Amino acid sequence: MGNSVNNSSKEKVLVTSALPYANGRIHLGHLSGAYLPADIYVRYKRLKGDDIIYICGSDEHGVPITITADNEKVSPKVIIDRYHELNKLAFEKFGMSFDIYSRTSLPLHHDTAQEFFKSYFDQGLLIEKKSFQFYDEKVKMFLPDRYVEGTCPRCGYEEARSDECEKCGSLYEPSELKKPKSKISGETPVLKETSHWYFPLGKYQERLEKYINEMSEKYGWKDNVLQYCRGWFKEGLKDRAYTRDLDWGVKVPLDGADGKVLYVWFEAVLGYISATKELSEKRNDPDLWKKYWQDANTKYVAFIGKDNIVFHTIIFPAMLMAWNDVNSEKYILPQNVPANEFLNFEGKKFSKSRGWGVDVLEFLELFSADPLRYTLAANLPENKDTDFYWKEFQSRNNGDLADILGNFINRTFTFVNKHFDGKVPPLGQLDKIDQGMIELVRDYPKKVGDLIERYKIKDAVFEMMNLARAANKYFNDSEPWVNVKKNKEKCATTLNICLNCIYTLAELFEPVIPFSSAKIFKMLNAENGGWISSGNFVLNEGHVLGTTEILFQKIEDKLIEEQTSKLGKIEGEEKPEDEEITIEEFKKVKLKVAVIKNAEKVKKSEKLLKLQIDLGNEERQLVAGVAKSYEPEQLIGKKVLVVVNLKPAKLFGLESQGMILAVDTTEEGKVKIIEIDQSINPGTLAK
Ligand code: B3M
Ligand code: ZN
Repeated sequence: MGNSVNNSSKEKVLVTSALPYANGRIHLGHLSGAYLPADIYVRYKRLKGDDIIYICGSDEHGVPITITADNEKVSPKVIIDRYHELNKLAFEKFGMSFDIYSRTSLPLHHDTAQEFFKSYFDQGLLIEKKSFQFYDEKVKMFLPDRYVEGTCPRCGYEEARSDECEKCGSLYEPSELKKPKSKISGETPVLKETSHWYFPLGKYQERLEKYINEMSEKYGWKDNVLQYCRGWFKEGLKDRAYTRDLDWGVKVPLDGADGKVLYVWFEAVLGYISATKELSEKRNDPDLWKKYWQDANTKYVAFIGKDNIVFHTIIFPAMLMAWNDVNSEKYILPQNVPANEFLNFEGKKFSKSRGWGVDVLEFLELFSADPLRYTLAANLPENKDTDFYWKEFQSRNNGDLADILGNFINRTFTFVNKHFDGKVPPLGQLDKIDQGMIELVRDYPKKVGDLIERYKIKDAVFEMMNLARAANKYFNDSEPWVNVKKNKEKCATTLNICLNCIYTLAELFEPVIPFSSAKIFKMLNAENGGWISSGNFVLNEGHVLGTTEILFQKIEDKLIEEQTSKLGKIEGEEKPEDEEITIEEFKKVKLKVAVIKNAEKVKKSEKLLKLQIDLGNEERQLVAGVAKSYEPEQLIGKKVLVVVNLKPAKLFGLESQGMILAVDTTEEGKVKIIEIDQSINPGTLAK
């Protein structure tokens, strides 16, 4: 029957969002994946009066953190302290309403993770296996997954990790990886024997399949999530190493296990539980965490991005099953895992090293949180990858928020202040248009709520703005500016309906733009009465309104242009080290000497020149970005270096069959072509 929605009774709900690695600043992509949708869901459920807690925190183990620490020559602790604080602040500024933002370096978490491991060990579940792991002889250490890169044994992806392929999602043994390379030394690592404990995931396959089928049928799991799960089941679940040879992490709680820690994923998911324990401590309610985690009536929803699906739908549930098999205090399993796809940035993947994308703190220095929340929410990657575009951000802010929502609120308040002394006018005789509007306002909370209950957040946000659209139309059609002179009672009715509609809009929009919603309530001089009261007309005749404020500032083109022009440029300290390439890779680039025979301007382009070059045995046409640096005639006769095996490209409709080498100058946008001595013949190979 799919998406069952229970709107009447109160639900007990536990919500988690993936614990971000305390290894870097969170960016907009993270927000769209696992955080904003969860926050909207949680805020809505709170307004509805459901009993809900929202858990998150930093994931502070794992190899990426040790890599960053190594690179910076500091301890991992320095890294996690830095990014835990930065990300916590970013979330706060963005308006995330976690009940707790914990961290997995806390002793409470280490104890919890070790307790689970011991339970498995004691029930004889874990299998000790000797295996061959990659070992870097140059730096004398076992290489954790992420220190090794190679070709995926399943799909051939060349940048696959040692035991997991990002591209096709396969999990495999490190020994299966083709063409492995150590990321530390660049050498080919050797496989050396070590001993680890394995979690027998396969043992749970049947139960996991049953669990996922049941849950998805009852609660409508998303297709993308189910497809992923089915893929893994089809391949068959295999034993997974539960431990790693590393110093940083949760120690394996067994004698003789020095130098071994729990694999980060096997403990990070338990971070949700330990974070809830920390919340219990903070609230002085020691059993609080059990009231959620160990009560079969709790609905547990885990919000994540698509790269974390296997850990939340397979590994974590299997771990909980394994615990529940032998312990009297039983944990609940996720009822739904509404994983999102990815948000890209202006058509490409976010990449800090390439200066592509913005992090949250950076963004919130320039713009306020609500327009960002609204833009991301209106474009969530719920079913497919989506993109953040600066231009879209501007038009969502200026168009939707300022011109539609803001304008409706503003014109209503201005009118009421001017003609009704800042008080709610009486509701008189209703005509058809009034009745239609009243019904619309009454129906909206249910409409929007049902969508949010089914994790269709993007659609819910679209509907919210539709009510504001309808409200503007109602205002226009009712012509209060005409009636104020002709029929004041009619005019009063219109404004009464508009003000009550604003109340409903403030409530509906609270989960998405909480800061603005609070302002609107202040303007209305009213309290947010929760989702139930929404759609009922709560503002009565004579109610005195508060002071009017401007809700949304328009964003000028200049500000947006400043941002787009920064794209792809890397600033100062964040500059990454140059990526190393091999001599073979370099040799792939064929460079030859050419002489420029002709040069002319490209119509409508300030930057490009069209060049004819002679390579000794052939002539070619190139389109080069040198018009700001040279007049066409200056170039003729110059001998230059050209990349001759570059894939042809079309620029302004002209084919460019290669690229001339040039260097940057200190002047913005200007380059200097690398000139070759006139004694060298065209066609000569450079090496
Ligand atoms: N830290 C991976 C990530 O940030 C990981 C999530 C843990 S959730 C328990 O994508
Ligand atoms: Zn693959």
